[in-house]
Amino acid sequence: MRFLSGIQPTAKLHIGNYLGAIKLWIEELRNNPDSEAIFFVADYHAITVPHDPTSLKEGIFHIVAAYLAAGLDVKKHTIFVQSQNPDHTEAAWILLTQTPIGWLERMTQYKDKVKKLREEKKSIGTGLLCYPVLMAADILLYDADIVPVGEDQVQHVELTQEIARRINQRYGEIFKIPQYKVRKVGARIKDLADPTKKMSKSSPSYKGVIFLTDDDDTIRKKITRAVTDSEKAIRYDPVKKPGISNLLVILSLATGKEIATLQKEYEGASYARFKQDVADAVIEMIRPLRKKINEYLSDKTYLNKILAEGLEKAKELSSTKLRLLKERLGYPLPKKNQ
Ligand code: AQP
Repeated sequence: MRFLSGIQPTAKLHIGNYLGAIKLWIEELRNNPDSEAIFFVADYHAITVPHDPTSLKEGIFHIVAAYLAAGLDVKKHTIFVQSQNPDHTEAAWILLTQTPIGWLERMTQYKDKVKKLREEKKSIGTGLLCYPVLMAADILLYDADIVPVGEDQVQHVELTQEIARRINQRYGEIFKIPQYKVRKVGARIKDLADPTKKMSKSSPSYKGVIFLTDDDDTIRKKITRAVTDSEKAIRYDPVKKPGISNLLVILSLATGKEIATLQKEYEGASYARFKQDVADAVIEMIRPLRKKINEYLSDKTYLNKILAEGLEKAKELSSTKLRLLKERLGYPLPKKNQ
């Protein structure tokens, strides 16, 4: 079984990316010891919104360091940077020609990001509309079985399935149909300052976003100031009590305790005490990660070596699939490749 997923280096990673994605990947690999994984840095996705060229490289290394710090075994699994493998963009062009524009216009992330850019009076690049097709190429080139993601990416994996089915129908069996894997609880960690919204790297304010690089005091401050409600009951009810429910989910994932157990444990407890315990648990979870991320970041030679090895392994798979796709579409392949 092959797992595949990626993260875009739009900013530093937050606990939503960690709990909803990276931690899930590592758990899935532990539960499926015979499986292999390909985790990449989706850096071509990062330029679909305005970006800062001076921090892109550092953002890429930060993600690689986070994958390693979370426990990804590079002897067994593959890490690479998307922009270093041109098979992705080449395949994406072909897939774009096979994708009706209406399928892309109905993507929720596209609509949300367009709305935000319009509000900020920024221009909207065509890449924003087309990037789910690049994501389809990212997945389909590797015959991925499972794509572990947070809830916001499920629609894009479903689109990938639709594109794959359409192409298989038109040109014969080429692509494996991938399945997504999301957490039952914790697939959408909410912003602490506005628990009706997803915690996001590109949030307008970082008051409610806990980054993996935040120090202990900053984490405690953000959790202490998390928006809750006036009911004074620690109960999981995402509709009526989004703030408390979000903190319960975070505490549950950080400690491994069931939400039901936590509810019993905190019966009658004050929000202040509950928040202190959530802060302690998050600090305990992030401290070793942050230390390891910084250690890996201080050894770029090692990171570059891993990326070069990963790229070679990735390229072997993607070039075979791209070649099949081009053959089926009727393209002559250059002689030396035949
Ligand atoms: N709040 C979240 N809760 C759970 N999972 C989340 N993910 C993102 N936010 C949450 C999951 O993290 C993975 C990597 O996401 P991405 O960087 O590729 O893009 P994204 O989904 O758009 O994440 P962000 O943080 O919101 O970034 P920006 O602000 O740049 O768009 C994915 O599996 C995602 O589901």
